[in-house]
Parts: sequence; structure tokens; C-alpha cells
Amino acid sequence: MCADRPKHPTLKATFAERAKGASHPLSNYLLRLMELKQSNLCLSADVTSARELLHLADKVGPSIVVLKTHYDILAGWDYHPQTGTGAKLGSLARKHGFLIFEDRKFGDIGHTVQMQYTGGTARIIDWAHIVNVNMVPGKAAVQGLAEAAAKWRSRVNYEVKTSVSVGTPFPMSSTRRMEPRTTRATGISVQGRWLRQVPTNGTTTVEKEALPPYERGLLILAQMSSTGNFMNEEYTQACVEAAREHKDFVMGFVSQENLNSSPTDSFLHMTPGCQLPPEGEEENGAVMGDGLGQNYNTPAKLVGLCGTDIIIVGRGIIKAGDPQAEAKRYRDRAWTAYQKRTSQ
Ligand code: S5P
Repeated sequence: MCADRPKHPTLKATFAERAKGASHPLSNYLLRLMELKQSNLCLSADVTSARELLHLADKVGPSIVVLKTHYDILAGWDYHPQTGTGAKLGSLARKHGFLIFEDRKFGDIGHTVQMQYTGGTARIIDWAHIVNVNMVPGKAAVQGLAEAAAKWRSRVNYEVKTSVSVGTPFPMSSTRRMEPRTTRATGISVQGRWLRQVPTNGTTTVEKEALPPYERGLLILAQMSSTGNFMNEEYTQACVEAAREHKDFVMGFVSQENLNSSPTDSFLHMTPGCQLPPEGEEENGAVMGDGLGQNYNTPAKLVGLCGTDIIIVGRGIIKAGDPQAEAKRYRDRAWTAYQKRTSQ
């Protein structure tokens, strides 16, 4: 299923090592979060109401590093910038430590995607750390979104500096928030915090306020999981080119395999079309499609063999009897596949 591509250094590097070389501040944050939470799981929260979404995010939050939404499939989405669903998701993201990825798949001319990203009732840019683009209209869609994000970034920065509340996120400057605090706490894990590192030399680095930086990131939809899709190799490579041209905004791809090929590529890969056979049948069990074109592969195949970084799982978790326990199982299997890949 994944092409026979030359082995790229990002296949062997740990997430912590890759964080150091990440040019995008949000990628740097996400890679550190993955290492610290020992998770490379994104929940695709495709439920039907905003209330269910918030409930699920709170339950599954400890196991995931990214929560993916389709805000337009949810009944009862509250658009209020300070108290609405986006703002509530933001506080759950801070509570549990995950990023919000609105799977909007923008796919229009540059000017229109800018308006869709920043305006309307949803004002996606205000609550989604990450969005994605369908590059069918050409590279201008990427450029349009990048410009919109740069404008947003300078507006938020200005508003924070002048202490005007903007409804998004955080009261402190990103630089302060990114600075780890160092405390003496020999060999003890610090209770109640989701971010902590294993003690080294008797010193534990505790990132108390490790909230995401004020940045927005883009994933380019470079390959799809569905049968008969039209994203051929030429298209995929055009997506890679566009990503290289906008490294300050593009974090990586939604793809089915690792697409890093030039020595300086350090993109992240998030991969949908992932399911596990039922517990107890994992060795021999097969995963079937959904009857509507969706194909599924296991975390071992996607992360281990195809070299992707984060698995995106929807119905495999949501439809389980106990989504919380199932999220833990997916997290464990995807993390094991990552550990195997980097240690071989
Ligand atoms: O190629 C793709 C790209 C995406 S973003 N295939 C996908 O399935 N997706 C999304 O991932 C899709 O829109 C859905 O939200 C999720 C997969 O859900 P599942 O229930 O099949 O795991």
C-alpha cells in the first residue's frame, strides 16, 4: 500500500529529536507533547452534536494529542467567540493537552478560502490550531491561508500586548508560555500535570504552563484513504512542493505514508483510515472497509511500515462500547509501532 520510497531520517528519529529541528513552532510543541504524553493518536470526533463532542473530548483527552473536528456536522454548535463551542473546546485542549484540528478541507480560490478560514459565523481560525487544505485549486489556496494566518497572528499579538481580550486563548505571551520551569523533584512524577519529563540528574523539568504557542498550522491533504480517489503521485508531489514553499505555516500532510524526501524535510504526517481488529483478535483479525469507500489499516502498518506519525481514528473509538478504554488501546498500539520503528 505505501510506495517504496527511500528511507528518510525522520523515520528513525524520535519525536523529541524531531521537535528540536522543527521549524514550525506548533510542530515543535506537538512533537514535545507527543513525547511527553506518549501518544501519537488523533481522535476524529465525528459525533452529531456539540454537546457529545465536548463530552467525548473530556473523556478521551488524556489519551490524545490532537482532536479533529468537522464543526459543520454538529447540531447545536455555539458560535459565541468567548463562551461558545470553540472556546469550550479550547479550555478542554488546555486541560488535557491536545491541539484542535478542524478538518475543513478548504478547497477554493485563495481569496475565498481566506474568508472561510477567518470569517463567517464559525471564525475557524479563532479556535482551531490546525486546519487542512485540499490543493485541487492550486498552490494559491495554501498561500491564501498562510497570509490569513500571518495577519491573525499579528492581530492576536497586538491585542495581547495591549491587553484587549480576544476570546482566544491565553493571557500570557507565547514566549513566556513556552519557557519550561525547572524544579527540584527527584524521581517523583508531578501529580496532576499532563506534561512532565523523566528526571535527569535529580532534576525534573516541569512544564507547568506548557500551552501551545500563538500560531496556526496547516496540513495539506496529499493522499486520501478512500478507494478510487484521484490523488496520484504527481498531485502528491505538488503538495510536497507547496509545503516546502510555506514551511512557516505548513506543518505537514494528511497522507497515507511518510512523504519527507529531501534531507531538510521535517514534515509531520497524520493518517486517517485506521482501525484495529477487536481486542483478542489482533494477531489474525482483518480490518474491513466501511462499505462507502473508506479503507482501514492498522497502526502497526501505518506507523511502522508506512512511516506516518499520528493516526487519526474516528469510528474505531467512537462506536466502541467504552470509547475511553478503546482510545487507550489505540494509543498504546500506535505508540508501540512508533517505538519499534525508531528502535529498529
Ligand atoms: O483521506 C482521508 C482524509 C480524512 S481527513 N480520509 C479520511 O477518512 N479523513 C477523515 O478522517 C474523515 O473525514 C473522517 O473524519 C476521519 C475518518 O473517520 P473513521 O471513522 O473512518 O475513522
